Amino acid sequence: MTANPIWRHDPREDFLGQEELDYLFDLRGFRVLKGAVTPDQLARIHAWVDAQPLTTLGPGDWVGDVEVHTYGSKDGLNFQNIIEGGPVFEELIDSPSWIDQVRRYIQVDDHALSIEENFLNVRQSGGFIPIHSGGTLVRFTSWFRNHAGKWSVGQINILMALTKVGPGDGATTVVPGSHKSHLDHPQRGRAWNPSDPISGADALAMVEVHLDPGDALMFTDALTHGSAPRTNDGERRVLIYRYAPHLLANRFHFVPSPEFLARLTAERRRLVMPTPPRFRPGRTIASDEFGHDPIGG
Ligand SMILES: O=C(O)CCC(=O)C(=O)O
Ligand SMILES: [Fe+2]
Repeated sequence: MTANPIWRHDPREDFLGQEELDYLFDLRGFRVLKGAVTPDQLARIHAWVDAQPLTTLGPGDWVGDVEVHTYGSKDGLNFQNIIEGGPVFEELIDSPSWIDQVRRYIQVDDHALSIEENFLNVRQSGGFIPIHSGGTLVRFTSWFRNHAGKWSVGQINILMALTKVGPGDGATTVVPGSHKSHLDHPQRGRAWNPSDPISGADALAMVEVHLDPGDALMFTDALTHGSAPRTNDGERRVLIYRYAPHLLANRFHFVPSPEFLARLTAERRRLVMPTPPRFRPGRTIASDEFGHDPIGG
């Protein structure tokens, strides 16, 4: 079991006004959104996961338009492009639990917002994601500014707990305020060593964010974060939707299926595909036309 301090959500924060919420988000780089996913939505999400043959699925498999993937041997199974998994995943694209806050922090003037990556992660005992990110990284997803009274944030992640995340469950760990750090986290450089990856457990200045099912952690991707290894039996299930200004490319460039696009409201369609591809009249593309893997995939 990890000895990380535990981030205790202060229930008084559920009743704060925007000025106070802005202050906390700027200061810490994250906020906990209590009860962001409803019990009914949770039930429908678990029904989808429970219907999958989890023990036999692996990277390279597809469930309809959802791709099975992993970021490494330990972080578990990811269902990428989960927004094509059914109505509940569609509903969450612009959930009132966070969309206005996400727009507030990312959107500058008329820059449209888009979903940059979305996946459902299932992690079992032993699994974790090593330490990554931090204010020292020069990359657009780490951009975090408030300039002349306007917010400009390069990426906001909404990590929804689908199962309870408490002691031993493999909680997400964060270094509060590290999105503004001028120094690298001392363990980050070694964290992705394949033979000795460094988890968020016992890492310097990291706190474990414990969540009840349905709670969401809203955080800037600039924050130094990772997760503690899961030591309990069973699974940790989380759903992660990342938002960014539409000029930042969709991480894996999933091309929405026509059925999916046809079902979406205009608002959701803009979030999923803010800029439709343009072709000369009559041109079509074959799925094997582009033969290279995505950067960072
Ligand atoms: O798996 C976790 O707890 C952290 C996930 C993560 O690194 C992210 O959402 O950017
Ligand atoms: Fe991350």
